[in-house]
Order: sequence, then structure tokens, then C-alpha cells
Amino acid sequence: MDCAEECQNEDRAQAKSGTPDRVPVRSSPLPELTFTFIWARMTIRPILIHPDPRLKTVAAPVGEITEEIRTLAEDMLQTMYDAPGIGLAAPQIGRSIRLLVMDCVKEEGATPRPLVLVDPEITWSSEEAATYEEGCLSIPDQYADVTRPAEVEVTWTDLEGKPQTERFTGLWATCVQHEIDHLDGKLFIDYLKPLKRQMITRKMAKLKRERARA
Ligand code: K1U
Ligand code: ZN
Repeated sequence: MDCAEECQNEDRAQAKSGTPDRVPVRSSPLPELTFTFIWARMTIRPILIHPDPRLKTVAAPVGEITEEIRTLAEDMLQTMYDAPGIGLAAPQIGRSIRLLVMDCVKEEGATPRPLVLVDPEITWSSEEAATYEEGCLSIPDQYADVTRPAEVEVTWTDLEGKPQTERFTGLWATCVQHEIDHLDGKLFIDYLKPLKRQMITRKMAKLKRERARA
């Protein structure tokens, strides 16, 4: 099954009731006095909760950037900001494709920096490691220290189909590695000791049962 087919199938499977959110987006770049608002369709997608086999699957390359991929990326950014989170990978919304979004600008009032990475690859990792307390939108309210390379170089394709390369440090480096792990079917709890991982998994299974009953 190619990516377009896979996306369509998932769309049907994930069809939500109600009208999608309609959000005014400033079309840019336009002169200040003439800026206009266009109506863009952006949908907040449900985020899968662990344990779910779709979070353990290696995602397929995206390849060609279609309008559908652009819409999906917009929806993922909207879903990430709404959660709120600093990253989101396509498998977390049930799409087994190598697409992720992130924005690690957390300071209030600072300019956001939404990034969309298609088919990202880590091409270099530092010897130096860094430990961050990680969370995951698919494992709500659970946090744990994870040690990863402090700096990574990543190449990807942007939404215009142009190749990009960037060296990430600090929280950006942690986040991009966490998100690429999602594309490889790996969760941050896979870095923890088995007992702690099992404890979190049981809590999440209980949470899912309770949510299903509500
Ligand atoms: O992939 C995800 O589940 C998103 C995750 C990303 C992440 C967090 C921490 C370290 C590495 C990767 C999140 O965004 S969890 C929520 C979160 O960290 C946060 C939420 C609001 C403000 C600031 C951070
Ligand atoms: Zn996560």
C-alpha cells in the first residue's frame, strides 16, 4: 500500500464526528495594511495512548510531498500546540509515515518556530550525552530521565520538497530524537528499567479502560 492509500484508509478509520475546527490564518508575507485572513481547515486529531500496536510499528517513508501531506502536517502542528506539546510524530495520530512536527520555543511571548520534518534522518550524533526529563503525549502524566546524545545533525525534506540539514542542541536535540524514535516504533519508556516500564504500561492500560468507559 502506498502512502496516499494508507492516508486515505486512516482518514476513514479516524473520521471524527462534527465539523472540523476552522482557524483564521494570516496569509504571509503581506504588507501590514493589506494583510488578509484566509480560512484554513485545521483539525485537532486524537492522539493514540500507549499501549497500542501502532506506536510500536516502524513507519514508512513519505516520499513525494502531496497536498494531503501538507494538510496532515498542519493538523499535526495544531494538535501539538493544542495538547500542549513540543513535538508530535505521525504514528501518534495513527499514521504510519515518517513525518514529525516540533516547536521547542517555550518562553511566553517568544516567536514560535514550527518545524515540519519529512523523512528525517540523524546523520551525526555527539559523543557527549545529555539527560532530560522526558514526557510523551501518548503516555500522559508520566515523566522520566532519559540520556541521549547532546547534539545531533538531522537531514530531512521540508514541505516544499527541499532538502534541509540542521544541527540541534539542548531541548531541540532531545525532542527530535524522541520524535524520530516514534517513527521507529520506540517510546521513551523503552529506555527505562523493565519494572518501571511495566508499571507505566499498566497505568496507561487502566487509563485507557477508564476513558473507554466514560
Ligand atoms: O512526542 C511527544 O509525545 C511530544 C512530547 C515531546 C517531548 C517532550 C519532552 C522531551 C522530549 C520530547 C511532548 O511534548 S510532552 C509535553 C511537554 O513536554 C511540554 C508540554 C508543554 C510545554 C512544555 C513541554
Ligand atoms: Zn512521545
